Amino acid sequence: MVEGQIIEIVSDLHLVSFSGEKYPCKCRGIFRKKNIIPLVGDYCLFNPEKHIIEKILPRKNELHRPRVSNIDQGIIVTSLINPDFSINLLDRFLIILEIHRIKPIICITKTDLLEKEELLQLKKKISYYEKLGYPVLANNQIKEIKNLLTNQTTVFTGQTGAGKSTLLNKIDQKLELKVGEVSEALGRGRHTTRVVSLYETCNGKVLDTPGFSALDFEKYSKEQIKNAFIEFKHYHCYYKDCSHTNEQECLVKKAVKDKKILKERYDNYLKFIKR
Ligand SMILES: Nc1nc2c(ncn2[C@@H]2O[C@H](COP(=O)(O)OP(=O)(O)OP(=O)(O)O)[C@@H](O)[C@H]2O)c(=O)[nH]1
Ligand SMILES: [Mg+2]
Ligand SMILES: [Zn+2]
Repeated sequence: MVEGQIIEIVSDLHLVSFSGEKYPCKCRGIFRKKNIIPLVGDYCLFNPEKHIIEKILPRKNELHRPRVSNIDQGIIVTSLINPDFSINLLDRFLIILEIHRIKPIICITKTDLLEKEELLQLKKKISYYEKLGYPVLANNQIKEIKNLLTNQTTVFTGQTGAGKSTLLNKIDQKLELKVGEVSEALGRGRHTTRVVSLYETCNGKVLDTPGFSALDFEKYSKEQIKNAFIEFKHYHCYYKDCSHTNEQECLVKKAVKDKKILKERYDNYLKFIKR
């Protein structure tokens, strides 16, 4: 038995990478009985002759949407138009990565499709995230993005049609990933990427994932969500466990009023904790 990594899953076929080769494998029957569901990114013990995965090794972390494991950082591919920029969606991606302790990086796309004025306005909004400490890059800063990938496992996530696969192709032409059409009446992509795939490039690993346009928070606690809004930590409210909602002397609410915290982001917080 040898140790490999699952790099793609299509129904019950698990593509395992080991020593530069790829092995399509099935799982032992016991997996189903024990409800063990392998993820792309999982390290496993497998039999390369029989093409059977015997054991999934413990995970460093896992994400549910996209379903991946053992991730160091996430590039949130965020288009400014077509599909339109959504601060709600950006915050959803950020909060989920924060909760799972995956380092977020924001990469904006389609800046070329905007008028100067519109671009400036959106950039101003996004600069708030830069001030919080998140790296913000555009998809033409390939050299900078490549540098971030070294020695890291990076999941590319973001709305369908945002340009995840396009960006990965720019990073490494050899990937030859399929990309969607631009000229669509709705201005939305059509889920061009269908499955999660892990690739080795730039001395690191990258995962291309299918985009989606909805993400929910049902399984996260209000506490988890609150802690994932990293700027709230700078405010020490009267109540140590202040929820920053109905409390009278809440410093977070005051910071929103004083425009130190972006109002739209605080409003997203209220939406995300609503049950
Ligand atoms: N003008 C412009 N078009 C872009 C840019 N980035 C991506 N596109 C186009 O947007 C369309 C969708 O890109 P994809 O790379 O397939 O998007 P995706 O995020 O991988 O989408 P899914 O696989 O469906 O999740 C393609 O037609 C790209 O050519 C950009 O910066 N500018
Ligand atoms: Mg894609
Ligand atoms: Zn408070």
